[in-house]
Amino acid sequence: CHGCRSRARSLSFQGFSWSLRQNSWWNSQDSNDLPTAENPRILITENVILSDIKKAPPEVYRSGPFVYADVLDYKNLRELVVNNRITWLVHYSALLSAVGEANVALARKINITGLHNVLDLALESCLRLFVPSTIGAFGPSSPRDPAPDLCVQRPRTIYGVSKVHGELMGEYLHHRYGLDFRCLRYPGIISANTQPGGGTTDYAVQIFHDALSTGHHECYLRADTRLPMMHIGDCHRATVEFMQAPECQLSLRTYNIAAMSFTPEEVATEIRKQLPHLKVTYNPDSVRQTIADSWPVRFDDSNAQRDWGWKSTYGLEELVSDMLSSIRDKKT
Ligand code: AKB
Repeated sequence: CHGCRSRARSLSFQGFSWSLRQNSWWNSQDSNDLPTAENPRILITENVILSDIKKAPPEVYRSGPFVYADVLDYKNLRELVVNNRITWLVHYSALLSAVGEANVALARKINITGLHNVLDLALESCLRLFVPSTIGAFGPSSPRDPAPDLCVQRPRTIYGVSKVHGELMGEYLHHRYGLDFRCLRYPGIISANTQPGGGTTDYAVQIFHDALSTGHHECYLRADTRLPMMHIGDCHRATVEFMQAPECQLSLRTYNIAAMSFTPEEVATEIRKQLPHLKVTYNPDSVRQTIADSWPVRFDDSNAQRDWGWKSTYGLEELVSDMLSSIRDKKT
């Protein structure tokens, strides 16, 4: 039927995958064991590529089961949850801030319709649900230094609007129906293993690759643009610790988490301690600079520290030395 074919094509354009994590870090049990509170079975939605369906790199398959699904296909998601006895769902699929502004209709579909599917499924199957939010959930009228957990949130990007919507929907379903919804507002996340993916904080990943390849980075933000950032190791640990925290410890369902804040010039100065010839030129682009100027420069994460013991371990110095050595290792 023509209708079905065109639907399949439009879904395949979304190109999202789900991975069922059963490696030792996420989940150490044998696949035949029944899930327990200590050994949840976790389904993670990830955004692999925006323009097509692609196989994941081999290391992804080596780390645990990896299956294809689309966050817009409810029946398919339900099948995955039922067939794999999933108990926790970690929902990462989303279009980020800059790419969302370039394709608002797609961002609305993935970030809002996709999220509704996941919320419905979590409620129906009694899943513990994690949905990340972001510094992008704040806007020009929010307090910026620092931004507290509870304050005015009037973001001016579709990404931010969809994230505030996610925070509020999840909290509503928690209060009304008891959904175990958990949400952390992430800073810009910096990883040597993930390529920049259409965000406003992407420069803080790209600068390391450029420093080690050409020695020149052209930055699309002004030199003094300060944003909250976090090393991927801290981000993973925060997420696991938060997901494992007993419900009675959580006074909120959406928490800020912080590690450090820096500007492009500050990270460049730190990189130059190892690579003194790094040259950075500044050519601010109006979309990303406007977005960055509306975001917090610092996060207040005192509630996360008090309620479930959050503490970051990477500062700017540790982040830079880990990024440079990890990227060097991957090249050799
Ligand atoms: C982005 O820049 O859009 C993301 C984020 C801060 O949420 N990295």
